[in-house]
Amino acid sequence: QTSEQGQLAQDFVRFAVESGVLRFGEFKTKAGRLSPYFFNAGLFDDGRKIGRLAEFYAKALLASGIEFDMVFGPAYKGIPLAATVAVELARLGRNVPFAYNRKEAKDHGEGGTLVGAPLKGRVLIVDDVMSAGTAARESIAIIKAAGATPHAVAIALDRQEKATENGQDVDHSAVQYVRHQLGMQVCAIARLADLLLYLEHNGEDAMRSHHDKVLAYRQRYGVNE
Ligand code: OMP
Repeated sequence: QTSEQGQLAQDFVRFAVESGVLRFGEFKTKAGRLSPYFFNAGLFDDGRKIGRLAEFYAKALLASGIEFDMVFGPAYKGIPLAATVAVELARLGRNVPFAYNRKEAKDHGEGGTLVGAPLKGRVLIVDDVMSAGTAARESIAIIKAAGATPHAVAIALDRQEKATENGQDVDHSAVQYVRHQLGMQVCAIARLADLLLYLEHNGEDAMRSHHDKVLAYRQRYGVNE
């Protein structure tokens, strides 16, 4: 991570906390873990917030140097992400096609489950959070079935925690799996490590106590990297 990427990550964590998207308390994750923090991207819920979110994705992507030919947003939450990130990329001089899927197949009209530009070339999947990687696997299957290449994934937050396989914790995270086993590139605007850094340097007492809980969570479920 360059210092520019580190600064972008810190700015993003601040923005997510101030928007109420990143919250502290007790939350149950999809994998059934009791987490002291939760990132709910659905709460980027007005024009300015989702616009800023898209700006963070686009900047992180351009800084990462990852190459891609088009953007894919998995239903449902990836749809506004792919659309707004495509708008922002175009604003920054990088106009690319985008597409998304429906969850239900349509049997009339245009038919099929894909909407938007035809899937082809190196596809970038834009999603919110990667924990166990279930959502990413579904997108990869859709892209391959269309004859295109699942090339990269952009996410807002990498929780950097152990993935689960058949209900058991394994030693790698979903992001590490996608990188090393699937050979795809991954761009995360921020990671758990950036959140810890933010909580450590924020100065407020409340943030210190969140820091200790998030650190304990990382000690239990986190991966080394
Ligand atoms: P995987 O599909 O297993 O990688 O989990 C990603 C999903 O976890 C997200 O799409 C959310 O439904 C959910 N999630 C969050 O949105 N934010 C979090 O901080 C944690 C989770 C989670 O349940 O792990």
